[in-house]
Amino acid sequence: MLHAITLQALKDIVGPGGWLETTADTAPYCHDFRNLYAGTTPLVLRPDSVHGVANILTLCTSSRISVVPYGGNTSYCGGATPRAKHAEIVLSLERLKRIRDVDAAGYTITVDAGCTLASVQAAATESRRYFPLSLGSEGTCQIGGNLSTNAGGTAVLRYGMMRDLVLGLEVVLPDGSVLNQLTKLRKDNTGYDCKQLFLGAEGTLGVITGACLKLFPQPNDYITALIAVDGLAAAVQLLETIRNQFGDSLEAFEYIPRAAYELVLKHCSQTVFPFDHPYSGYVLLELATSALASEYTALLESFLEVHLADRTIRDVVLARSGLQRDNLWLLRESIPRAQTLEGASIKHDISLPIAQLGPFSDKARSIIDRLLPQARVVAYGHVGDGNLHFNISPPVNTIKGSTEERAFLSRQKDVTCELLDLVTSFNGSFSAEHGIGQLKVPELERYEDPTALQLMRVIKQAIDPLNIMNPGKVIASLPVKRLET
Ligand code: 2HG
Ligand code: ZN
Repeated sequence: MLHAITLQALKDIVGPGGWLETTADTAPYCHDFRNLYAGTTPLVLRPDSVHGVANILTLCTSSRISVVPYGGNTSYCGGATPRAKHAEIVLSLERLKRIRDVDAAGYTITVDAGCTLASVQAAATESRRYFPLSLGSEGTCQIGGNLSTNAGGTAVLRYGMMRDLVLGLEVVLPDGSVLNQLTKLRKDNTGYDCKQLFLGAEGTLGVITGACLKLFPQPNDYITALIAVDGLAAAVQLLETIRNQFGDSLEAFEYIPRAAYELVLKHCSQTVFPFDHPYSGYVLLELATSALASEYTALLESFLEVHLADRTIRDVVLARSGLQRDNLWLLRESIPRAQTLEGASIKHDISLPIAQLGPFSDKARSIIDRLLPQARVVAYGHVGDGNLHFNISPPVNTIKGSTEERAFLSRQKDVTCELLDLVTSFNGSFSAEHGIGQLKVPELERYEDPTALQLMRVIKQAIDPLNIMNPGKVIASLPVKRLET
């Protein structure tokens, strides 16, 4: 329970319109995107200035109140959901949504953390520049959340993850002090790179309130193709040959297995399907060109002809208009929704060295066949980055909420454990782009290098000694033991 005087002091900081407290008003802030967690909060605060955020954290530190930073609520791991019965304040960044500055000549954009990703992309486009982070949830996810989870998406192959797109950060620390490193500089070798600590920290070390991000020249045009292949190994082979030929213009390389294609076909009626009959798998690839698109299209067409002839690819469609391009992307972006509409699923967001994707997949499939006979492996995603969403749906025709579905879900722990052990044996990661949140805390403890884990605890202890910042997320257990010297 929080003291009424403290609650009132927090409300006074944000003023009228800056807080919510009835159960009905706070409910949307207490559930995560996947409905895995149902939390509670005595108060949602919506400050409209950095100063407001700083005053809130100062008061929370002196009163030992826990704070859950909250962005667009699109985390897959419950990273922004308060825990039940812990009296944690939710601090929403939704009113901090100013585009502070676009420096077209310097190729930078400086924004508030509450800006949606789509609004940052649009502001860059208005200045004839390009901000490349691209995600299915870009209309709702916020830059602060993208930074705090080091988001990935579909253009990582060429531009890297969110971490690679940051020049400077502004962060409010738990004691209310402000780290002001909103630099536009591309060269700045001045000791430890403090901003890196907050990227991927999921609000456990402070609240990111602003960022200066890199912009790029706008591509002149896109060439988008959906290519039918004989499966994941064939897709990996295609990736190598296409990269050899087209180098850095390859911006996206997404794999869609037949099982995912069929789920979209079943559940998403607005999607257009370009092929008449099914193939084992498909690659959605996109080249972004600064040269004339027609030259690149001709090059890609002759490349594809050669590979159709030698049967390393099976079929292909090229988007001939913006609408056709959007339709191909809709097919890919609809997979998560289609899988949810199908019913329960067991998700794994894994990455591996690209050459290991095929061999891993074969071994992983035999684990699933053994533990969950008849279950459907829906392993799709950002193959160009070695990142697979290795998701599993129950056998065809399993009824939602049925005993069979519950039996399927009851194997989740065993399946995930064997699968992630396998990922580790292939030198892969159990969390490629979705972060840790509260969902993957046990996995972090199981798979992270012990020295790295210990360092994380030391850092957490040093910056947030009272453990008020998003407790229970990422780093769950404090205090730390001393690092061995
Ligand atoms: C995607 O790539 C997202 O579509 C979601 O990262 C993945 O639902 C998933 O497992
Ligand atoms: Zn993804």
